[in-house]
Amino acid sequence: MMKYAMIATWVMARYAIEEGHKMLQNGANSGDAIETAIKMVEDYPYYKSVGYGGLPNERGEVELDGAFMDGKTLSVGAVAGVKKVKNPISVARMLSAYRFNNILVGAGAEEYAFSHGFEPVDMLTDRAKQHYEKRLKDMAEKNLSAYDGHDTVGMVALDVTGHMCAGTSTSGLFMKKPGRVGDSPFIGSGFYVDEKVGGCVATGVGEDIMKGCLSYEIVRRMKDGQHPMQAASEAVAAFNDELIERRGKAGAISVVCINHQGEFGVGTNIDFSFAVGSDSLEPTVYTARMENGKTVYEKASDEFLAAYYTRIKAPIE
Ligand code: SD4
Repeated sequence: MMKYAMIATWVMARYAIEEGHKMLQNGANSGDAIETAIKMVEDYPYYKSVGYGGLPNERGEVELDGAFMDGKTLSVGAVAGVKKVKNPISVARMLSAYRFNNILVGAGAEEYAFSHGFEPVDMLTDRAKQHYEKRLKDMAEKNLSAYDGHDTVGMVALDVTGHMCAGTSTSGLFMKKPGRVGDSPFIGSGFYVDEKVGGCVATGVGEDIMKGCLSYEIVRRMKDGQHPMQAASEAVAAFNDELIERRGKAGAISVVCINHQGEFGVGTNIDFSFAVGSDSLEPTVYTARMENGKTVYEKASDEFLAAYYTRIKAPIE
């Protein structure tokens, strides 16, 4: 049997990975699986860090970043700081087909999208607005950090022909400055895939992930012969230490990767979750964390999953 596999950051990707897995099982190509699966996450209003329902910047505007990479041709497309674009992943994928002008930001990216079949959509949901207002209040009262609560969806897929693709989509950090861009639309930082080797995507504090070009670093380690698990776990641990040594602290950093054999890996310095499926693994959600400098993971419990779905729909108080 031919190998196929797909992995994604965070439990929010669970159903999208189930769908992508089914597509790959039926012979779909990895680019279609990535786009379909990421769109599912973008479109679901209760995921507050991606697409529709994503949390806004400090001015109360939803600004989105997304990227697509083809591991065969190394083509990349990306958009950053776009408003009113429902599916950044689809615009990014479209841009990846060109020879030039692959990465567009702000007004130029929107102009491109709206003249290529994408309808402008107001991306701020009532719920996201409530979160925003609550955060303003909490920040005033409790001296809380503006920037926590952020989960990029990133995915890597391998199809039965050996073709690999990767994609990311995010509303970035909650309460970010207008125009702020993190790692997600940047090749090598938020994502990288070379189907001769494997692919990796990242989530966490973009400002820190970018300092280590972590997705590229992990693909490079796989190219040197490391198993994806070793590559991801060691790269995150090493860079976490490096940041602490040089800067006194390290932000949240998590990565997931698969190699061209469909073997997967995860690296994190926080409590993280991810979803993965392959020809030999039914789609499964795992939780991961760093223990003694190594990333360990286990199957997510039913309680964990139930608590997650309760939390994302809980009233905002
Ligand atoms: C960013 N990496 O914009 C994204 C945010 C994120 O988990 O992934 N949060 O920096």
